[in-house]
Amino acid sequence: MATRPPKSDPVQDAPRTGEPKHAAAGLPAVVHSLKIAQEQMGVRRTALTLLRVNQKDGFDCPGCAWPEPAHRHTAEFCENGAKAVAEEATLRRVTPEFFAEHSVADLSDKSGYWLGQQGRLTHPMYLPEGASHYEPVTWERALGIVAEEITALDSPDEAVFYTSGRTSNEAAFLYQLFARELGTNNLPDCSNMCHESSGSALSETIGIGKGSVLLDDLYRADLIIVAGQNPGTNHPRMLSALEKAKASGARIISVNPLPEAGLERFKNPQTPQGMLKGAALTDLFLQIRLGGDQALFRLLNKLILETEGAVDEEFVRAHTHGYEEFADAARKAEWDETLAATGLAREEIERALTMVLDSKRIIVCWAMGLTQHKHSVPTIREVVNFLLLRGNIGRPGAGVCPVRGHSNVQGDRTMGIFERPAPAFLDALEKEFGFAPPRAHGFDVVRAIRALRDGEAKVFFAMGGNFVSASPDTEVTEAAMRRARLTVHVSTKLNRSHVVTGARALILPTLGRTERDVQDGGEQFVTVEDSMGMVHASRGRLAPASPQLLSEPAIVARLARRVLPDSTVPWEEFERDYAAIRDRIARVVPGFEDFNARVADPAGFALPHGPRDERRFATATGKAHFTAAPVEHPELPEGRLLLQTLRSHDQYNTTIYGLDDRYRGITDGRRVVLIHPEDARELGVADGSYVDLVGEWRDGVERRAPGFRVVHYPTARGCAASYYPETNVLVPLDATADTSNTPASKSVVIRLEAAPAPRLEQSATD
Ligand SMILES: Nc1nc2c(c(=O)[nH]1)N[C@H]1C(S)=C(S)[C@@H](COP(=O)(O)OP(=O)(O)OC[C@H]3O[C@@H](n4cnc5c(=O)[nH]c(N)nc54)[C@H](O)[C@@H]3O)O[C@H]1N2
Ligand SMILES: Nc1nc2c(c(=O)[nH]1)N[C@H]1C(S)=C(S)[C@@H](COP(=O)(O)OP(=O)(O)OC[C@H]3O[C@@H](n4cnc5c(=O)[nH]c(N)nc54)[C@H](O)[C@@H]3O)O[C@H]1N2
Ligand SMILES: [Mo]
Repeated sequence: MATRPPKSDPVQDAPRTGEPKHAAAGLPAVVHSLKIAQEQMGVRRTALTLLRVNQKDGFDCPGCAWPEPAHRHTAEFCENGAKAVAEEATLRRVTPEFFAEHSVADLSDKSGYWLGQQGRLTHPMYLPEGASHYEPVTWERALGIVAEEITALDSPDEAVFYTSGRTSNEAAFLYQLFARELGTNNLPDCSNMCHESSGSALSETIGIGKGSVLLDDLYRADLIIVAGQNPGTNHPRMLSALEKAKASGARIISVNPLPEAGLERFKNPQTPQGMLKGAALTDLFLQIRLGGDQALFRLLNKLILETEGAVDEEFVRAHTHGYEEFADAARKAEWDETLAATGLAREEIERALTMVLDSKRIIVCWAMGLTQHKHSVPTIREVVNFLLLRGNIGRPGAGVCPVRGHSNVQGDRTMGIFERPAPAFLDALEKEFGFAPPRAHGFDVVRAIRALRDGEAKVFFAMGGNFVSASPDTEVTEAAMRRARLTVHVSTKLNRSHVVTGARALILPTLGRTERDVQDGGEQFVTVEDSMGMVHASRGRLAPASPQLLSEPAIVARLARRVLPDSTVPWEEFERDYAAIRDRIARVVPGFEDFNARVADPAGFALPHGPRDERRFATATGKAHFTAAPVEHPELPEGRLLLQTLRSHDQYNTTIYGLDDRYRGITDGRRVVLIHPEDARELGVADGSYVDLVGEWRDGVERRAPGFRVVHYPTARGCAASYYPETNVLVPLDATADTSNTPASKSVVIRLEAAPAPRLEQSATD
């Protein structure tokens, strides 16, 4: 029935399995997305809302950060974008009555799925110290409580200001401005758990932490390598771009431990022919072992070096640094070692090499499969080496393409949401606003958790997101949050971070992308930056979920006035009219000159990118850097598996839309572990049996995720897969990537212990 949330709580679920699919999208995708949308929004609102997604006068899809094409279809969204929109535009509501009915203890026994399904938050809510229930509170009082706790701190560095990646440029700019005027760089964000490794590797080697291709480049490429990414689920609109690229002559290699349906065959729902037959996308599938990518690219680099005329010597001479040292290291790469690290056959790598040598223009796309390992930064640096060797940076149809997650995660970073801001950015802030921003680096996500755990941070403020569920080592993180004096969440939907709280807690409900934002200065719009550095406007049209909601910029502006009464920053003006914020962004952030005028173009504008635009590299030497790190790959002790924690088709990070993973053939449950049949045989676990996943890490602490159904699945040998966030309990806080400090959530060593099948009290759907 429309708009009724599920009654039962499938904390313990009963997954069923079938055959994995070999094609993505098509009619089932349309049917499925409309079903979920209509359950949340009803029929009329579904039609009205979905037609505005990614249109020139509409709102930016809150799904992923994949760019929109210049010529847009009427339905410029995908199945999972439709689910993201439905989740926000739902007609269900979480009201003060709901909180009166459910104690915090009661809510903390519910699953994340149940919490999210209850609907949109309508009122600011306050949990006083020692209270069992949240109670409604005025905005005045709520912001007063935050001010009280911040003012009571010994140092502004005892406060932490987290950001998730949906926050607009305008809100993000104000938020970092507030934190820095207060005196701290404690601005961790979801990027720390996401593409931080990409940013670290790229800034060091090409002088800018962002991708170097635009959408059109994909259509000009000869070869596109998609490594460590599952676009069929996480960036479905990318499949249309890959289809078009193929039609223009590109070939595609996918590198992944799992055969992902979207990469095999894509049934474009926007064309009748696509609906019926679909197009095969992948020309070569390299079923690599988890963490084997650095070894693979290193060997390819050696083979390129050994091929007469394969290196673009002119490019290397004119634009790069460190070639000799890198080439010496690469020449030492060994076949045997590479085959062991990757699990690939020699012929497969030789085929890949032939395709590489046949291609003048190459793009490498990647996502979490490359960024969430201990050696992610050297892995991505090896990808850069690979592209530099043949001059594939700064020419049309070629380049690096880290595919971002959250729809404005890249923009938030551009706006200064970063715990290690560049001195030039701080200088510009100082010049514009006349206060001295702090220079010492702040906490990233992992360091923030340690600081909370150790009592060094006392106030935790989140602009969106679901920190306790998204972060690693769930038990450690939850205990850390509980030690805080105050936890505050600016949120649209209920989630676990609202029920695992500090001594006092606040929930501040806010507008989503889809909603109209009217301030004293009139109706406002905000701006976002996509994965390819295009900036454009986003305008919500729906009536807000509740009259009590404030926009994110308004919340920050009001908070700043309460906490910093002597501030000379014109916070009131910023709240009145976001154009005033954009004027300041234009003066502080390079590339945003004349922002207000340029964002009037519905197509938006491209931010400058030195390597892409003119082969200009803002590194210490002014050149692109080859690097020569030792090759690493995860060690797997006897009788153990390497677990990656990934997304199902029915979730958006910690937001669970439903209990199916259609492409992988899983229904009605999420507690599954995908294991190669041969590994399962050796470990003695039958298909359909139940196991506990037990983490093994050098600290000797037992980390256990109980009750997972074993699914025999064609993954790479030794490599298991399970969904996040249920398995975050297994990811040790200290197991992070070198340099970027990103949790290594794609390489967790586990053993399996037999467990009883779950006894279900109620079915998930009654
Ligand atoms: N519908 C939907 N869309 C989303 C999200 C969502 O949750 N739902 N999340 C958004 C966010 S924040 C992000 S960051 C992106 C995430 O997008 P993805 O990175 O595609 O997400 P994951 O599900 O983590 O998938 C990781 C992929 O990498 C592969 N992989 C894992 N380890 C390795 C490895 O060592 N080597 C190689 N070559 N491959 C590996 C996995 O098999 C899987 O295909 O999606 C964004 N879009
Ligand atoms: N084990 C493991 N852990 C991971 C990952 C993994 O692959 N494996 N992936 C990591 C990655 S890539 C990421 S990006 C992080 C995600 O970490 P987060 O960004 O912190 O988590 P989300 O689940 O995206 O946050 C969802 C919540 O955001 C709020 N929200 C939604 N829209 C809005 C809005 O417009 N404004 C505001 N203020 N709030 C809003 C809602 O209340 C919702 O409950 O998780 C990371 N954690
Ligand atoms: Mo992400």
